[in-house]
Amino acid sequence: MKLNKLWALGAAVALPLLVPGTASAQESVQIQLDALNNSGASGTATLTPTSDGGLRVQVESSGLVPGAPHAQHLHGGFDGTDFMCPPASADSDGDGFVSTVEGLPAYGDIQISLTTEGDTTAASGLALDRFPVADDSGNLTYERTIPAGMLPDGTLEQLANLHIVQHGIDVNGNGMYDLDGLGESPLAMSLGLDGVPAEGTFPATCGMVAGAAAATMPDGGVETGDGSAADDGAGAAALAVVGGAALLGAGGVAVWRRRAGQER
Ligand SMILES: [Cu+2]
Repeated sequence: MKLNKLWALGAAVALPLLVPGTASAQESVQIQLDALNNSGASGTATLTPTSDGGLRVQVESSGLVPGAPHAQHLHGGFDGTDFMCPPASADSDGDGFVSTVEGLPAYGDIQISLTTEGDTTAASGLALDRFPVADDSGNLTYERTIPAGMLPDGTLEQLANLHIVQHGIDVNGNGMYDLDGLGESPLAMSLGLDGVPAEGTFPATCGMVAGAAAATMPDGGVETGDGSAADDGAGAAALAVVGGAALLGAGGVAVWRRRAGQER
């Protein structure tokens, strides 16, 4: 009954756009994966909490580097920061690409590595031998149910604070990850790994949980944007969030730059 009342309230306030399923954290959430770094890749992901506290993750992508493994993670955080997919302006060194390191302040740390088997912590973030491989046409299909015991605390309650990033691009078009494309991966170097091509680690797609906007903007102001008083309120809130993320981003980039500098 409580849920019905919530829905009645929601409908009264606004939104024909909302579909059933975005109201409860225990139902599936859909994620649209959009290209980063002009990768030409895209896809969809579905996160479904299981009845025993686990999380079923399904990903269908296309346009990825054929025959290559693609690291993929749930990024974000549980400290209240509103992480998001990085805008083009996250390219702080101006080389035309948002590197994984440059994107981290926006999309947050790795919370779950979407590996095919074994460990799913951040420690497996670059375990390319356990990530799914795109087929000869660049299509990638992934499905895994991560049991409750392997999920960070708060994962299911805060799915809206997470998003998926798939990595791996081929900027010089030779069909593989190689050092001639973008040089060595600063991220890998910062982890003490030498000789890892940056092409293998740069983001290819990113997608945010669709329910997040609905949950934080119950008047639907973002979608409708008709300039009413309610929309202005939502816009101000969104701006405040962006400002906070930008501040955090500046600090994060500085830290990574210092680390990267020590490696060189
Ligand atoms: Cu990632």
